[in-house]
Amino acid sequence: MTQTLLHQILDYANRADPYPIYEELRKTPVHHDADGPYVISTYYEIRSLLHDPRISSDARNLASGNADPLAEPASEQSALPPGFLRLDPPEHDRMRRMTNRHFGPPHSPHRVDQMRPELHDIVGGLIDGIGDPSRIDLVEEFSYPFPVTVICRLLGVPREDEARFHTWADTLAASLDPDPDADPAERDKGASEARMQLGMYLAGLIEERRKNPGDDMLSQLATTKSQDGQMTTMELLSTAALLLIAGHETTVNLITNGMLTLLRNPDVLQRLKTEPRLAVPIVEELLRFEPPVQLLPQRTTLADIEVRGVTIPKGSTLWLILASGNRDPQRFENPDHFDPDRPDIQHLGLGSGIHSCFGAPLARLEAQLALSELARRLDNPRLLDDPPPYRQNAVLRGPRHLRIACDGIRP
Ligand code: PIM
Repeated sequence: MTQTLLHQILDYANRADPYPIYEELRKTPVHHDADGPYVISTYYEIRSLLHDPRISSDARNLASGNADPLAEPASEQSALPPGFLRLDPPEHDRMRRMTNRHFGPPHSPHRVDQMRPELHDIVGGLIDGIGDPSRIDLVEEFSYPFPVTVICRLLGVPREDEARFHTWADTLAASLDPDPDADPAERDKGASEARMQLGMYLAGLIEERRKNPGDDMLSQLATTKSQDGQMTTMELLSTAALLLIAGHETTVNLITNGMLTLLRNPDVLQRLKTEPRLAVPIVEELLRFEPPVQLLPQRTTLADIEVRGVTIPKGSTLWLILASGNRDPQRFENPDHFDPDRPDIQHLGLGSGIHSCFGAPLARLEAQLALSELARRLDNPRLLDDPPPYRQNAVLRGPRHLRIACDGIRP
C-alpha cells in the first residue's frame, strides 16, 4: 500500500530529510485525505492562517474523534490545564501578558540581555568539560545541558532536579508526536501521568517560592498583582510547566541542527570562527532552514474558511507545516540552500501572529552564543555520522546524538 504524505512525514525513515516530502505536499497547498487533518504547506497560506482569528489553538475546540492523534484526554485537563500555547484570546492574552511582565519589554526590557554573561559562562564551562575531543556527543555534552541549565536559572528550578523533570519532559514531548504505530491509550496515559507528576513537583516549588521569594520568574509570577490580577495556583502551574518544557525541548534541537548545518557548510563555519556577529543571521537562517518545531498540528477552524479555493469546514483540524513554508520557492529564492547572507529571512520558524514564540529572545541568544563559541573553540571539528540518528519526534525534530571529533579544544 502506498503511504499517504502524512504517514511519510511521520515515518521515522524520513526523519533525517523530510524536505522532499514537503516539496511534494506543496503541490497541493491544502492537502486533505479522508478523515485526516487539513495540511497546509505553503508560506503565504500558513502565515495568513497563523494571523486568522477564526483559527483556534484551544484544545477544547478540537473535535473529538476527528482523527487528531494529539487530542488530550479530558482527565489530563483537570490535572494541569493547558499553558497559554493552547489557549485563545482573551485568556491567552491575559496569561501571556502576565508572564511577559517578568520576561520582556515593557516591564522587564533587560531580563534576557542581562543573562548574557551568565550564559557565556555556562557555555564556556560546558566546552571546558568536554571529555575526549576525538569522540564528542554534542547533544549529551552540550546542546541539552545548556538550555536546561538556563531555563532552570531563569525560573528558579533547582538544576539538581533535572533527572526528575527530564523524564516527564521527554514523555510530554513524545506525546506531541502523532506516531501512527503507538497505542493512543498508552500514550495518553503516559502523558497524563507525566503532567500530573510535573504539576505536583512544581506545586511544591511554588509553595516554597511564595514563602521565600527570590529574583527568579517563578517567585515573581507567584507574587505579582497587576491590572490583570494575580495568577491562580492552577494558572501558575500550567505556565511554569509550559516554560520549563518549551525551554528545553526546542533550543536543544536548534543548537544541534545548527552545528550539524555548519559542519555541512564548512565555509560558513570558517567565517563564524573569526566573525562572531555572523551568529545573528546564521541563527535566523537556521530557523528557516532547519526549524526545531517543524509543524503545528493542533489548530482548529472556528468557521468555514476558504484557502486557495478549498473550503475548510468549521471544526476541522489543521496542520501547519512551518518547515515546508520556510522552503517555499514562491517566498525564498533557492530555498534548499543554507545562506546566512540572504537579504530577507522572514521565516516561520518561531511561528507568527499571537502565538509567535514567547521564548524567542532567549532561544536566539542561547543559539547565537552556543554556535559562535563552538566555532571559536573546537579545533577542526568534523562529523562522525552523517546523517546522525534522529529522535522519533516529527514535530520537535532534531538529532538524538551528534557525534563529532576535533583535534582539541582551544582556550
Ligand atoms: N515549544 C517551545 N516553543 C514552541 C514549542 C512547541 C510548539 C508546538 C508544539 C510543541 C512545542
